[in-house]
Parts: sequence; C-alpha cells; structure tokens
Amino acid sequence: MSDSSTPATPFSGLTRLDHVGIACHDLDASIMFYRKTYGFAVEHEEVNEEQGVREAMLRINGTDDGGATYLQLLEPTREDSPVAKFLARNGEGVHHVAFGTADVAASAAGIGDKGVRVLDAEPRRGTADSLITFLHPKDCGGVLTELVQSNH
Ligand code: V0V
Ligand code: CO
Repeated sequence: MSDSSTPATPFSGLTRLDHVGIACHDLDASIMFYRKTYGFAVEHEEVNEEQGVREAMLRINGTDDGGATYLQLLEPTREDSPVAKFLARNGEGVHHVAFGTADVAASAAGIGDKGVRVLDAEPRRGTADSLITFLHPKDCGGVLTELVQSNH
C-alpha cells in the first residue's frame, strides 16, 4: 500500500505541476484579469529574449518538494516567436504545461528514450534562472510540454 504522505517519485523524475503557460496579447491586461477575478498576485516578472516572451509568474500554491505551482502569463516580444505564432493561429489560451523535476537533463533523457522528441539538446534558461526544456506537442497528445528545474 502506498503512503500518501510520502509520494514516490516516478521514473521520469517529474514530481509536480510547475506551471500552466497562457498566451496573451497584453500582459498587463491579463495580470489585471487574474488579480481582480481571483486575487492572484505576480511573484515574478521578466523578459526572456531567447524565448521571445515578456512573462509573469502568478503563484497559486506550494508543493511537497518545497516548490510551487504557478500560472505563467506570456506576451510575445517578436512576431517570429513561438507565442506570437501560437496567438496568430489560435488566439489567446493555454499554450503549454510545465512539470517540475529536480534534474531536468536526466528527466529529458529518460523521456527522450521513450520516443518523445526533446526540443532542446541542452536545457535553456527559464524564468527566475530555472532550467527548462520542451517536448514536442505532436509527441505529447497535442500538448506542448515543458520540464522545469527550478532555482530555489
Ligand atoms: C505549435 N503547435 C502546438 C503548439 N505550438 N500544439 C500545441 N501547443 C502549442 N503551444 C503545433 C502547431 O499547431 C502545428 O500543428 C505544429 O505544432 C507545428 O507548429 P509551428 O508553430 O508551425 O511550427 P514550429 O515547429 O516552428 O513550432 C512549434 C514548436 C515551437 C512547438 C516546436 O513552438 C517551440 O519550439 N516551442 C518551445 C519554446 C516555447 O514555446 N517558448 C515559449 C514559452 P499542425 O498545424 O502541424 O497540426 S517560454 C517559457 O515557457 C519559459 C521561458 C519558462 O517557462 O520559463
Ligand atoms: Co513555461
């Protein structure tokens, strides 16, 4: 029988939902919606030029591993970026889900061995100096999936 107070780490090393990424046209308007509708506050905001986003992290809850779960609001900074392409095709909405791991490279290698395309040969810099990598949505049931090793 499993003990619910000590959840086992699955073989992938993924232990929590880190964030849900939401594409929006206007970051400040989107932040305002989440503040006035739910009372969620921005914990961190930054521009990530490599990913072509201006983004805000809204903390929702803490997690068993000392991390937390967030909404990540994403506004594109340039027209050729993944989020700009997504908005042009789909309009605003859920862009990706991100799972937390203590070792993003090991998790990505293990998941890659299952036949899922890992989009980054080496983990890249994510929000608040986290390390991130993405899995191809076509190999993940239509869901762009990110793996995150947070810097906390
Ligand atoms: C594209 N597709 C998606 C999708 N984006 N499906 C589900 N969710 C998404 N977000 C589908 C699209 O509808 C096409 O399907 C197909 O994939 C190819 O899309 P494309 O845009 O025409 O082509 P690509 O290959 O140029 O770009 C798709 C990928 C790209 C997923 C490879 O967006 C990418 O590399 N994304 C990873 C980086 C990223 O998204 N960064 C922004 C978040 P059909 O039409 O062929 O059926 S940055 C972030 O989260 C940070 C910094 C953080 O958390 O710290
Ligand atoms: Co993300």
